[in-house]
Amino acid sequence: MIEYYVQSASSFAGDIDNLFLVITLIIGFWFFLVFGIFVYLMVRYRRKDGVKAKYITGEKHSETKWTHYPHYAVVAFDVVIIAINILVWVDIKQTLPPRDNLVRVIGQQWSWSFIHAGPDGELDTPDDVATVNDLHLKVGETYHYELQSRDVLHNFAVPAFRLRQDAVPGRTISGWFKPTKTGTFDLQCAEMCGYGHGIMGAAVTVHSEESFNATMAQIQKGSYESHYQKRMGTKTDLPSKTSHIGKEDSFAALLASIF
Ligand SMILES: [Cu+2]
Repeated sequence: MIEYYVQSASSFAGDIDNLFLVITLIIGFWFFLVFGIFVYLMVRYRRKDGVKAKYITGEKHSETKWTHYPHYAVVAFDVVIIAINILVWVDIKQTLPPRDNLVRVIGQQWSWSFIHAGPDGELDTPDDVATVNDLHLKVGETYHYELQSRDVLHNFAVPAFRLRQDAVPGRTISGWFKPTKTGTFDLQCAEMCGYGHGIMGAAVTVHSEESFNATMAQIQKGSYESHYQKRMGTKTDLPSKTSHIGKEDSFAALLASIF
């Protein structure tokens, strides 16, 4: 149902969607049951001529059970929801499956930098490829990410991957995802991080092997114009090509100068 609104493009997106479905069904069941009974009782015991209202203290067991039994049932369903949650949580957040590729994601006010590990699969080596607001991934590969923040709390959120992770200054947070569909997806900071928070978006492009290699080569040659920049270019006058991030010509400095 959710993929009707937001594409489902990672290996664990289905698990998250199922979780939403289970919670919606359980809550929906109680919602309709409770409001059904509520409306029924309102109609059944509405004011009638010649019938006096009864004074009920609500202290007898025959009366309190109407509060207690539904309460126990709700607690039991809560336990079911928490149990299913834990299963999905352990799979996505506590387990780190073996990696095929590695990327460093850095949030700052108000842009995202990405360091792609390059062919050697290791970061901080000469073949790394750095981009701004433009993440490139290979379809079907399990990625580990190292998430960092340069200043305040940010949140690395890719709705199509059903992925969300806070970036905390001073910490490197590891996690994983596996893109399963090619295409360009939105990434949006999901933690209020200052007045530029709303424009702290980026494009996540999931490529086939050939398209990925061609794009990486273009980026390294400096001839690549990103999807994100093409889309935003007319509004904010961004640089025409993605470049390595320098101190004075950083994307954040450019954005700050626009405000
Ligand atoms: Cu933000």
